Amino acid sequence: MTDIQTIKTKPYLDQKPGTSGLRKRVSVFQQEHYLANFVQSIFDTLPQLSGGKLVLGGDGRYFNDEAVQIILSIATANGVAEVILGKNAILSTPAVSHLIRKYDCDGGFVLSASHNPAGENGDFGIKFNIQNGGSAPTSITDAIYARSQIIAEYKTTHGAIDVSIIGSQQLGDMIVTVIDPVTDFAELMEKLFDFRSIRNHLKTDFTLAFDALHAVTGPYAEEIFGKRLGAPTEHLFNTTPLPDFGGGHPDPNPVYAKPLFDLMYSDKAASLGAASDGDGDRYIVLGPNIYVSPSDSLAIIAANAHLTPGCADGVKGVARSMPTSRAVDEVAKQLSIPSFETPTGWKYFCNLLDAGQITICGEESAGTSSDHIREKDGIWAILMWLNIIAVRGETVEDIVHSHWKKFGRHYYTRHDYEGVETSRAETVMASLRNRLSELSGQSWHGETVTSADSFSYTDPVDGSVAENQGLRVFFESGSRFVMRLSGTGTQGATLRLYLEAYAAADDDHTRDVSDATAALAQIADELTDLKVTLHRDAPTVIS
Ligand code: VG1
Ligand code: CO
Repeated sequence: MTDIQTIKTKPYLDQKPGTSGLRKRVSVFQQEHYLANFVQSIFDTLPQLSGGKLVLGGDGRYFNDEAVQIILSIATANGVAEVILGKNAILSTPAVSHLIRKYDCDGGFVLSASHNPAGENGDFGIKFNIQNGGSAPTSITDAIYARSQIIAEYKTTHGAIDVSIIGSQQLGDMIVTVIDPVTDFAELMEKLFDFRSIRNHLKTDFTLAFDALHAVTGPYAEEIFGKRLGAPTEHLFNTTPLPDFGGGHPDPNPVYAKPLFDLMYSDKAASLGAASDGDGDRYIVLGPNIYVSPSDSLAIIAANAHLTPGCADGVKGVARSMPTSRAVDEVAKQLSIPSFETPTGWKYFCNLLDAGQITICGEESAGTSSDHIREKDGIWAILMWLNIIAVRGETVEDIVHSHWKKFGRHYYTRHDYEGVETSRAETVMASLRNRLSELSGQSWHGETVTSADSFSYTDPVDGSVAENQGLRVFFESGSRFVMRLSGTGTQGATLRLYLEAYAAADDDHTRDVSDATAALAQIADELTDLKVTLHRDAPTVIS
């Protein structure tokens, strides 16, 4: 019998999950009972987890090890029957999603703050995924948050699990099965992609360079790209997950993955360069001297997925988050399949995936995936590129350019103003929101507004409504800009400005992205007095 203790506690009032789970500074999570409160709030909200089976793992960041033991003890005390745990508490976000589905689990915990910096002074995060393998929807996270506001006690037990030994152990009445974090996921990838073709292609002069940025995808890359596909390991960089991610910031963009960009823009460039984020759900791809915008990558994957075994039956429908460029919509039009526009955050795709309405979906922030799981999947997307290239036998540049010739080019860039004062970011948002209704018909810098609104989404499957999901301004030329506040940061606010200009199939595709979007940036600044209000001369990151 499990020896259950009931611990008195007081609510913390800041446990509201954001775009993707609860993310806070490590020091916040280290406060007495902080993590325990949140985890108990989940069990209180979902009593059906008692007697159930859960998956647990994280991206290896600081506090992961401690958090795993806290969660295991609370799970035992709340009657969970079994937990599947990644060895050394490691599991990528897509691997958690896959394991929940494969082993018919009732849910799982992902311990990650994704791309946010790690280490003692960095961030930690926790996300609960439900039975379908996807992030809990807002209806559930709202209930968890409400519970966390009034929680008075939690249940736990003594004891610990040795996370480094593969096999089953007992914690009270609960079985903890420690598994290799990579094997099941690698097997799934072998089913979805033609590993033989990719392996053969990697034996030609085609080369892959991959940077795991010292985060969770290292072991996955070594097994899948290295062992199973034969990519030389000297081109797989930073593959040991470190608690502080090597002091880096594992967001695969030109600023935080600079060494990979430098390599790919040098005469030593690989044929395909790729990197992943902290928890392995996002990615970027580059060819020599060319960076594939994630929105383009989504569109190119949608247009070519039928070349891979996992999507051999074709693509039923596609979805993109609202700020993602409309490149994938053009593909959907030509394929005569539906395309959906959802709010930012992967959870909004899950109903469409479950209902079989879409096969491929993605976000401008470099998350793309298919109906094989219910999370975005960086390794999957890189394998998708490898498989498409192996079949088409073309370079990254040729594939991108021929795509633009067929579908037109959506010049796209995102300007992030990170860590600005929250009240200033809110002032900028309010100044645009207040003017939305008067913008139509007005012109600046050769661009005339056709419409402007605050994006609101009604889920076509369950009818749930998400309001205030970002401000959109559309122009006659087909251009657009979007402004929204990030829901993943932990310090002040991050304001994101998304700029998109369209050049039709027979237009000029050779412009510099910053030139093509300069007028839009200018208009956004003039309309909101953005730089002055934020006290910033320039964005922190341009991707
Ligand atoms: C960001 C991205 C969003 C992504 C989210 C979680 O959210 O913009 O597209 O789904 O991160 O990704 P926000 O609210 O900061 O814009 V991850 O890889 O950090 O779990
Ligand atoms: Co991530």
